[in-house]
Amino acid sequence: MNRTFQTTLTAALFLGLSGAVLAQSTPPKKAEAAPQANNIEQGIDAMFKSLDKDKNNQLSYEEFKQGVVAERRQAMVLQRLNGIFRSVDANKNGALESTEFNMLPAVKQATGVKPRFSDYDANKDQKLSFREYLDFVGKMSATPAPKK
Ligand SMILES: [Ca+2]
Ligand SMILES: [Ca+2]
Repeated sequence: MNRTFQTTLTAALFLGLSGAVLAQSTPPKKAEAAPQANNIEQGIDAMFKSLDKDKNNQLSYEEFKQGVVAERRQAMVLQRLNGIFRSVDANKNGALESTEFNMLPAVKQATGVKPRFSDYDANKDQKLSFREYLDFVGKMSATPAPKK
């Protein structure tokens, strides 16, 4: 009861943390509806399930700790990516144009076929938002470049 409440609260703080990191780096979209309380609860349920490795509907200290570590790591990765994104965003408009995209370390160091800007500009506005950039990073790391 009390413990469940605390867990829920902590989970909510986690969600807030990832949300804050993302919100910091992506401009709000006007078309998107405000998050509903339901969504938040679903998010917490999903998070609890993912942390509850042995599926006994309780979070042990170990499970909790692993969750915190994973969350911190994710936040650090996001911050690092945000730093790269900002450093490459030469005209500081919060998005990457194709010339800026070509300055990304991952693009410059790509061996063989260069990643194409248009493949990652999901909404075809000739700019990569931070979110589109994250998709790009996700795809790049899903197919590891051959090491030399
Ligand atoms: Ca830019
Ligand atoms: Ca775009």
